[in-house]
Amino acid sequence: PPNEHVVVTQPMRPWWERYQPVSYKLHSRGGTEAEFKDMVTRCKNVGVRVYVDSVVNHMAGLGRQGSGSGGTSFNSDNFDFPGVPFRREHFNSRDKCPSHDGNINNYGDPNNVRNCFLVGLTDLDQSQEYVRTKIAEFYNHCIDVGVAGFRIDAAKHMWPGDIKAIQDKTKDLPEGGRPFFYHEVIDQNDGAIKVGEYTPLGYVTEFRYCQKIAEGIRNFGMLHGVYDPGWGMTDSAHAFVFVDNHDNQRGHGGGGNLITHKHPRDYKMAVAFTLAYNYGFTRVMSSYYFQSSDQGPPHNGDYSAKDVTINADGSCGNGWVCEHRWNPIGNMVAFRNAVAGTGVDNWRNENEEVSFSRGQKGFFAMAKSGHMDRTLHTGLPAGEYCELVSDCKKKITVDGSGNAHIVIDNSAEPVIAFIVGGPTGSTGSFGGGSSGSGSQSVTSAPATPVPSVGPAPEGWARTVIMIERQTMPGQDLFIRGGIDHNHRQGCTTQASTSACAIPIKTLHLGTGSHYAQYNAWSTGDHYLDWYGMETGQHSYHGHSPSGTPAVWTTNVEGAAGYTPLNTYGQHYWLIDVQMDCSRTENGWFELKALVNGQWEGNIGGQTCGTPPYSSQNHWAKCGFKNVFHFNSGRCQISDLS
Ligand code: LAG
Ligand code: CA
Repeated sequence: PPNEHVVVTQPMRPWWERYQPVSYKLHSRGGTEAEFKDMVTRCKNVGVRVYVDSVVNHMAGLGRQGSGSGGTSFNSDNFDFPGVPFRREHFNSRDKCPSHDGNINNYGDPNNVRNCFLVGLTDLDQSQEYVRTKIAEFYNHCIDVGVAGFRIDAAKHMWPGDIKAIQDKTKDLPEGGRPFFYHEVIDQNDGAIKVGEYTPLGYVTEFRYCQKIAEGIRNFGMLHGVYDPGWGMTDSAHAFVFVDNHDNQRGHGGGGNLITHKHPRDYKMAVAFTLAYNYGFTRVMSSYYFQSSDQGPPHNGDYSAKDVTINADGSCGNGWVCEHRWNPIGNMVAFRNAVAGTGVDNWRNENEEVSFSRGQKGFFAMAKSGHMDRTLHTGLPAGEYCELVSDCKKKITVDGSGNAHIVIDNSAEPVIAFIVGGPTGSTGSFGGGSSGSGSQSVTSAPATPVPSVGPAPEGWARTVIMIERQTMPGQDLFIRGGIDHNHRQGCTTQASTSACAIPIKTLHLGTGSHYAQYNAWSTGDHYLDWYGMETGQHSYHGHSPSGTPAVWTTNVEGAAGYTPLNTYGQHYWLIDVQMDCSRTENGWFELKALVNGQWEGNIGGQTCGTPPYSSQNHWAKCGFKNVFHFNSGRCQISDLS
């Protein structure tokens, strides 16, 4: 929301302070009116339209008073908001609310849901002409600034007739046409209020889709039913659909068992499918990393939001996730636009694979295993097409009968898509699907670098390292690591004094014979370092350790060495420790494995993310799960939650 809101200091500056309006001045924690206008104008100039998240059901919560984000005074307990101005008589009076304490507590009763206070937020009476006018003036001011539409927050808590009256007072856009309106109505078949009451007013949020797509990604067999009208889901012409939103990705507003950026592979499949499929009007989420559900955006010392910086590999810095830049998400927007208005044909859904065409305009395929190699009917004109998700690094040829050899081989982003009239690859410009020879050929594409974890924590944090190395009974794997001696001053050849060593505390993994030597060798191992056995580090039956020990794991449930961290296969050697991230280099540290005293070979520059300097070792991130392969640059860094 761009308008003035309360400034909450307990907890310190949570994201949700923006949902407690103080006035309709465009002065929020995001910036001043001039800054907002500048952003909207720059976006509009490059064809990006902005719609505003408008909070007009209520003003600030009871018990709050003082100055808002724009310096305007207010007092909620007196219902006094001089910045609008709103006074006591503009709020719903106690007698209109049937709840015993004035708060919403009965979703079976529309009077309770719409005339009582939502979590103690002072509830405006939109049946009054004056209140409608003030809200419409706010909307019209936004339109003057260049805004193209509105999300109506908490629409469920307002009467549809009142919303209609406000929309009717809102002017047309300067370029012509009505502003875009969509209504936030959480309808999960669990109350008296149905999204259908709002469809005459515009799009309605379809929260049931969040559940359906999560279910469909867990079990591809369910994907045919993501739009389930029998379950009450809105028709495609009115459904506003999304995989997650700012509330439910952190357990607020109808949160639950959803897919978010915290599971990047699933998330990419979920959003790519949503954009490829023909249901609803789609919204793509873009987030910041967070540890707790109240946490506001990445901020500077004065709590102003940090800039979104762009790393060399195209990912975002400063704690911003930027899901919209991930290839299977950002690149699929072109697909959605290209196939608009077409139906779904050539639907195939077996063995956790799904593929379909959209009219004669586009073809999409996705394989949960990460691999697929099949000739399929695409229904598209013959020609050579650029594969969109790989940025055209992969080409697909459709023959004269509309068939193509489809290969999926990028396991982190197991999605392919191509469109008629898409990019041609040679120039990066858009052109017609060039006429091809009709042969079936596919060249493979490397994984696109899409680091999808946040910044490392500041102090001690659980850190997991897994290294895949097929071993024989009797072989052991150790790691050594830390910071490069050429990079940091004060490094010695003694773990306890070297500035290049990183303090660790081994986490207990288990007892029994499988863990006996691991438990012995990790006793007295206080650092990840380059120097081998530490003074005081234990031996096992006379065998001394040659670094920090790892333990053999498998993904076979019930077998010795099984751990739920291993979702991959046999021979993933595991290190699970608390690590002092403050001793790393901006969260990053190097490591290499030794098997029976033999170092693995140099790793050729391939990394996950953007480490601080280049190295011939693996780069891992403190506070995360880091998965590597012996003698290989392949890696995966993911959240531990
Ligand atoms: C919405 N849709 O209907 C927003 O999507 C959602 O993010 C808003 O709640 C809600 N309606 C009101 O605009 C958010 C947080 C709440 C927060 C509220 C007001 O999810 O947790 O409530 O914004 O800032 C907070 C406290 C409550 C307190 C209330 C009033 O968490 O405990 O009662 O403020 O002081
Ligand atoms: Ca209300």
